Amino acid sequence: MQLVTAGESHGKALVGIIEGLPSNLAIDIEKINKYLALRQSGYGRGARQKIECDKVEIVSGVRNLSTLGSPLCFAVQNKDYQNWKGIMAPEGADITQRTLTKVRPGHADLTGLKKYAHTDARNILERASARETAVRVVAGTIARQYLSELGVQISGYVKGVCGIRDNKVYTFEQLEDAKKSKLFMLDKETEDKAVKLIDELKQNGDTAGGLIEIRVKGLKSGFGSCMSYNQKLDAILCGALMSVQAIKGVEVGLGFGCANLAGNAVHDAIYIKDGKYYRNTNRAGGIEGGMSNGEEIVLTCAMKPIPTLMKGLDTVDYLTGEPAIASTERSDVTAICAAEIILESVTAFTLADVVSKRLGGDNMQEVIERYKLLKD
Ligand code: EPS
Repeated sequence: MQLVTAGESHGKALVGIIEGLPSNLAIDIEKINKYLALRQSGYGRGARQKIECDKVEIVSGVRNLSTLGSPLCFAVQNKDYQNWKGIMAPEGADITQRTLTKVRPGHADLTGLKKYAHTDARNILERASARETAVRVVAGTIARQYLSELGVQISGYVKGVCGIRDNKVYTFEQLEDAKKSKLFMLDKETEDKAVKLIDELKQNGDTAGGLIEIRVKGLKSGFGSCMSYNQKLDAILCGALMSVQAIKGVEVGLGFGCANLAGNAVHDAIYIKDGKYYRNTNRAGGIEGGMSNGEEIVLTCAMKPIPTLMKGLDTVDYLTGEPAIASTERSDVTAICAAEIILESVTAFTLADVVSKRLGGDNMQEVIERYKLLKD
């Protein structure tokens, strides 16, 4: 399964093409739009989200809400394009408007300008923008449907915002409540503190990142490989999650914590009852030897603060070479809730790809039958 994304943040539309979906997979457009709306929600977002109301338009690969087995092409329109047409249109655009040369530390601006030989960072930031992730949410929600036919579910929550952290442990079922709260957090007291901090940061023209936990329930053992380094499930998942804008680190299970503990406090003892293997702990986060081990997969992701600060940092003007204050664009204070939805979606798409590589199957019936034959 492969996804190609295209589209500029203020261009006409965002577009995706998924190749490799089996036929006869039910497509739930309402569900896709629900996740697109969730991606736009959450405390700390900026004015852009008041303009956009993301909805998917399927162009090909689906007939009467069922996949055909052909490439699935879809679009999400940018409503803001109406305000940017004169600047962003593929032809006849006035490229002297809304230029950005006071490059923002932490953004793609400076390196992108050098690499692509442009003089206006507009040509870089439009594509580097996290707006692209709307496409990944659409693809991820379709992948979620594929996985749910096999009994695999994905969920998550925001564990921390800018150092304010919830250290409680939750069951998979409890995670569902997160989406009902302002910051997709589960502990009200921690969330209230985080909301207060976001308000303070906004006052100071600053931004925040945070911590997100993603969990996968119901995936049988043996996905990934201990035989080939490039098929290790942890490597594949971490690489995919790190491709999400602003994600700077991913831990599997205990993650960095493993480095500070002795072996008996890190590895999960194995028991057997009625011929069924089980563990009482899941410090490995559901992956051992590069393969799923049948336990929940637990991934904790670190998001950096958004690099567009309303009180810009010191920088250099790319055109003049003079010291400057970084450009300030309209910006979110935090997009941590958006990131939570995006990371769930990217996990879904990545796992669907791993599953389809192992099982093959041209139609959904074949995929389900083959999955049933696997050991737990
Ligand atoms: C983004 C800047 C902001 C964000 C945007 C990502 O957009 P604008 O410059 O239009 O205000 O809101 O995110 C989205 C539009 C989105 O839908 O997530 C950036 O520079 O990365």
